[in-house]
Amino acid sequence: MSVPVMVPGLENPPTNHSRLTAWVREVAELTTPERVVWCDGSDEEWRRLTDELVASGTLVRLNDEYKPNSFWARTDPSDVARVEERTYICSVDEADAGPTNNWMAPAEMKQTMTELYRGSMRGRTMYVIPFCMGPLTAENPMYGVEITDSAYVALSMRIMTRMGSHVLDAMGDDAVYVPALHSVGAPLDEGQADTAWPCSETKYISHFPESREIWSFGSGYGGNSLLGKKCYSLRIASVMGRDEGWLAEHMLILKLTSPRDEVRYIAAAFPSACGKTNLAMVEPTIPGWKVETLGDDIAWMRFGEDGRLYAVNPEYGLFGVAPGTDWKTNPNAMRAIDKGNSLFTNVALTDDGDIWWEGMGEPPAHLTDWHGKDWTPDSEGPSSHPNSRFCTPIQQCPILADEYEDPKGVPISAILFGGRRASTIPLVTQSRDWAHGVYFGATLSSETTAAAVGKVGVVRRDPMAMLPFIGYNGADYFRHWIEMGKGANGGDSSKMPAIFYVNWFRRDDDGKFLWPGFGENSRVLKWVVERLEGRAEAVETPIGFVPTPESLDTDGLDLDAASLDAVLNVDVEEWRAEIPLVQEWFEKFGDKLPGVLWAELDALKARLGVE
Ligand code: GTP
Ligand code: SPV
Ligand code: MN
Repeated sequence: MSVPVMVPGLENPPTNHSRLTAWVREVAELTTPERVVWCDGSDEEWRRLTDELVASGTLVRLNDEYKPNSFWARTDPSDVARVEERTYICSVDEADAGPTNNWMAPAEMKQTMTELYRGSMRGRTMYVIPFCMGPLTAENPMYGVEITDSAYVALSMRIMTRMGSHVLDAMGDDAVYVPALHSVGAPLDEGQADTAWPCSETKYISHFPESREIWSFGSGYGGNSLLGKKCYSLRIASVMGRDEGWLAEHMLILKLTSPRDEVRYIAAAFPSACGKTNLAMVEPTIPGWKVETLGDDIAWMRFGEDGRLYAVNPEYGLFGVAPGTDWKTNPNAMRAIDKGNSLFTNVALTDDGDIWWEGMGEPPAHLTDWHGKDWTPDSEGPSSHPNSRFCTPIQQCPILADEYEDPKGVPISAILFGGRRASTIPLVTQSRDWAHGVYFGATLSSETTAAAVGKVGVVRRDPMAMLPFIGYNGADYFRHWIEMGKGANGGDSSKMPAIFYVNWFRRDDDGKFLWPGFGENSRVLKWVVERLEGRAEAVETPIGFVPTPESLDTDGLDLDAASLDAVLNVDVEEWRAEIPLVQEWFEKFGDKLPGVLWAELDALKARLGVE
C-alpha cells in the first residue's frame, strides 16, 4: 500500500458513506491530484468552474443575447468521438463479453490502468460527482459517483445527470452506487502550462460488469468521459437488466397524441447519428397530431404490474449532434439551446459570439472553425466537426412530456428499429410478431457515422443500435430479448409492443434522399398507430408488412408517386443479397445464437425463394 498522502479536500468529506470516502481516498492516493473537490451541483459551482475554464482557454463564453450562460469548447483534434477500438468489457469469463466486444481479463486491465492512473491527476483538481440516473424518487435509485480530473466533464455531468449534494444526501451511509473513474491522463508538472483540451494518446474505456465499475482514461470527449451515459446507462445497465429481467436500450422515447386525443408511447432505436434526437422532438406536419419528448438517447424498460413494458429516460440532458440541427429540421432543439445554459463542443463560433454549424442555412462570411482557425464559405472542409455536439438541459425542451419525472415510466406500444441505409430497407415495415421483431433488431444494419472514430459510410450490423453498447455476450442479449416477449420477468406476452423497422435514409440513383424526413416522419408514426389499432392497410411482403401507398397519409406531402413507390419498395433481389451477410453475422455468435433467430432467417429465405 502506498503511504497515505495529504491532499486538500480529502479531510471532512460531506458524507458518512464509508465505502465511498474510502474509494475517494484510494483514488486520490493513486492519482495524486493537487486537491479534491466534492461537487455540490450549485449555481455557484457552475460559475466557478466555467470562470476557471474560460480563464484557462478551454471555454469561450458566448454572447448572452443569443445564448445566455453558454460556452463554446474545442477539443483536441484527435479526441472528437467515441473510441470503440479502445472500449473493453472486462468480464471474468471472456465468453461473457461475446464476439462483439473487446475483452481483457479484469485483473490484467486493472493492473494496466492502475499504472496509467498512478500520478495521472498531478497538478489537477479531482472532482467527485455524486449522480443518479433516472428519477431520485425511483424505488431503487440508480446511483453513481464519477471521479474525474476534468472540469469540462464536471460541468457536462451537471447537464446530463441529476447530480450534486441532494444526490449525495439521498445516498445516505451505504447506498449501492456504480463507481466511475475518469482521468484525461495528462498530469501537469510544476510550472507546466496546461493545454486547452488535455487528453492522452493512450485511451481505455473499460467496464467491469461483475463488480459494476467503470474506468476511463485518456479522453475528454462526451461518450468516453461522461460515464453516466453510455458506460453506465447502457453497458453496465444492460448487464443489470440481463440479471434482473429488464432492458437498457439505445432508444428515444416519445409521446404521441392523435387528433382523437388518444395517447401512445413509442420507443425507437437508431444507431448513433441516425435520427433519435430529431424524432424524439419532431414537429408533426400532419394536422392534429402532437409529439412530446421523454428521452432522446437511452431508455430503461421494465414490466409494470399490468404486464406492459414501461420506459424511463435515465438522463437529464441532451447531448445532440449539432450539424443538421436547424429551425427547419428540429425547431424544438433550437428552442432548447436558445434558452442557454449549454455547452457546445467542436461547432463554429461567429464573430458576434454565437455558434454556427453546417445545416443552419447560409453560412456567415467569417467564422472561427472547430480547429480555432479562420473559416469562410470558401474554406476547405466544414466549419464544425461532423460529430460536434450541443449539451443542454432536457428541461429546456419546450415539448418535454409531464411524465418525464415519473419513476414508473410510460407504457410502450411500439418499438421502432431503424438505420441509415441507402438501399434495400423500405421506409417502414411491421414485423409479424415479437420474435420476428427481435430478428429485425438483431439484423439491424446501418452506415457508420462520425459518432465513433473510424471510417464513415460503411454498412455494418448494429443489433438494436447497441453494437458498441451491449455490456455482455450479444447472443445472450438476443436471448434476453426473446425471453422478454414470452412472459418472463413479469411481462404479459399478449401486451408486448409491436415492432417496426424504419429507414429515413433511402436514396435514389442520384444519391438524393427519397424521403423528406424530419417532420414528415410523423406520417410514419401515424401509420404505426393505425396499424396498432388495425385501421391501416399493409401489403404482406417476404420481409414483413409494408404500407400500401394509399395507407400512408401523404396529404400535402411534396413527393411524387414514383418516389413514394421507390421508398416503399421491397426489392427481392436486394433482399436476397442480404441473406449471406445475415448468415455470416449470425455465425459469429456460434452455438449461443438462439435457434429462434436461425428459424426466422430460414423462414425469410423460404419466402424469398433462397436455397
Ligand atoms: P446520437 O446522439 O449520436 O445517438 O444521434 P441521434 O440518433 O440522436 O441522431 P440525430 O437525431 O442527432 O441525427 C443525426 C443526423 O441525422 C443529424 O445531422 C440530423 O440532421 C440527421 N437526420 C435526423 N433525422 C433525419 C431524417 O429524417 N432525414 C434525414 N435525411 N436526416 C436526418
Ligand atoms: C452516441 O454516439 O450514440 C451518442 C453520443 O449519443 S456519445 O455520448 O458520445 O456516445
Ligand atoms: Mn446516442
